[in-house]
Amino acid sequence: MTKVLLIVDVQNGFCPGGNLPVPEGDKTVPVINRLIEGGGYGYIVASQDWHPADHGSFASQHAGKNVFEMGELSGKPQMMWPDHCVQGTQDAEFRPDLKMDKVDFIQQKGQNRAVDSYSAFRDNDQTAVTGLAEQLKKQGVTELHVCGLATEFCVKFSALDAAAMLAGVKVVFVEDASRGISPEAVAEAKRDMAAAGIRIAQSAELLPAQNNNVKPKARKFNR
Ligand code: VGL
Ligand code: ZN
Repeated sequence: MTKVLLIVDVQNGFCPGGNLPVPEGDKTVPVINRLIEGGGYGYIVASQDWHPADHGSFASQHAGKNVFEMGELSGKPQMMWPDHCVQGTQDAEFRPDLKMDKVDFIQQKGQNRAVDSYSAFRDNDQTAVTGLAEQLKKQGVTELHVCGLATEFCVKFSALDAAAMLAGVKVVFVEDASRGISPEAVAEAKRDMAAAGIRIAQSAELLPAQNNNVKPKARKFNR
């Protein structure tokens, strides 16, 4: 029985001040840190969006295209993103307050300029795999908790791929340890995940009960 935590793309680029900010993206960090410390995980993975400067998902690589409009990449529809999470830049670094010292494995993705990779498990065209599924099988994964940024893109596709590629593994989306860009798309993502058999949970349900405000009862002794 190995419980695994997958922290998706909690990088500067997806937090306020970054190049592709998710509203309140930084608010996921204290919640994720509580999971890291108290969630009882046998293995913790962080994924990292890691693009070359000329990645084909960037509007800057398509003459006349604006950010956040649809374009094409390798003949397929592709959202035109602002340049983000370029390899070696501050934007691509993990949030400085994330407890990375407890992370066992970093899965980078998005290096191939010809295809985008929302999922930590495989590219969007579902051809090239990253190797994460095999890595988790080797660890004996039985349950996978997925959280991070952004809910309707990299978190959703990572959770869906986990459910599809890791037979028999219970997949859980941790809602309050994640943030999305659009509320409508987040609602749709939750429906898509639920339809794939993924459980939607809050972090408190996955952590041991706190009972901080409960006074211990006076102990009675039988003598
Ligand atoms: C992401 C858009 C482009 C994400 C990554 O991490 O959700 N979204 N690249
Ligand atoms: Zn990206």
